Amino acid sequence: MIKIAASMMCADQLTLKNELDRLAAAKVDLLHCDVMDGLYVPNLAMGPEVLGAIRQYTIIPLDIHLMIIRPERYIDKFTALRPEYISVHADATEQLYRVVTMIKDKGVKAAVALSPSTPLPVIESVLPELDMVLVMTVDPGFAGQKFIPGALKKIKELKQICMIKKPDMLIEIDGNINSCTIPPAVEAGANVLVGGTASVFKGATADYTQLVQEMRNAAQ
Ligand code: S6P
Ligand code: MG
Repeated sequence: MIKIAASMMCADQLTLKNELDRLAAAKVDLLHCDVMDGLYVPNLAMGPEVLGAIRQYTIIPLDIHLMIIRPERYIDKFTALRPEYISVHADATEQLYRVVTMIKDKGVKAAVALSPSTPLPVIESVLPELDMVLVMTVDPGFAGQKFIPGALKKIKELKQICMIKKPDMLIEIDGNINSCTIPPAVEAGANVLVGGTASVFKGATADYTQLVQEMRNAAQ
């Protein structure tokens, strides 16, 4: 089962209510919310206040992607929003197991994100605790970048490990996900697809229902 997650950083920030209505009509499965601290990545984005406002307005589940150093400092703030998933980057903390446990103890599904240069073995010991792994297909920090083809090999290897250790693991991909990059990524094992400027958010007049359907079609 494929899930489509719309990347809210790419939505029109001045008309978020309208954007949320259009995404609900397009039946996206998740709202992917990028949180950036200006340290882990060279950019700033979406803090808990705006995520709280989004959470109040919509019933679409949140998928919070924390691109912040030492995410353990802020897990309470983000679990309080009752999202479906929280992702933390493996190389952003020295206490990955503890952070994952903090998320799960609050009843939220836990994911670990891997930047393109983060090797797969770093998550092997926490794998049984995870609900999802987020494989970055661009270096995190910005929308509108090029897909890094090496990510496909990582998805494939992860899928093979999960088939043995955790068959129901979700594998999310994020970064230039579109009709060209979706087929090989889904074939490799991805099943949660983040739609940003390359697929869902193609300008103010874009037809989100059609664009989301194009993503689903590409995944078949
Ligand atoms: C990037 C961030 C992503 C972007 C998304 C943009 O660091 O984690 O979630 O918002 O990848 O999509 P696109 O299609 O512009 O690459
Ligand atoms: Mg993201």
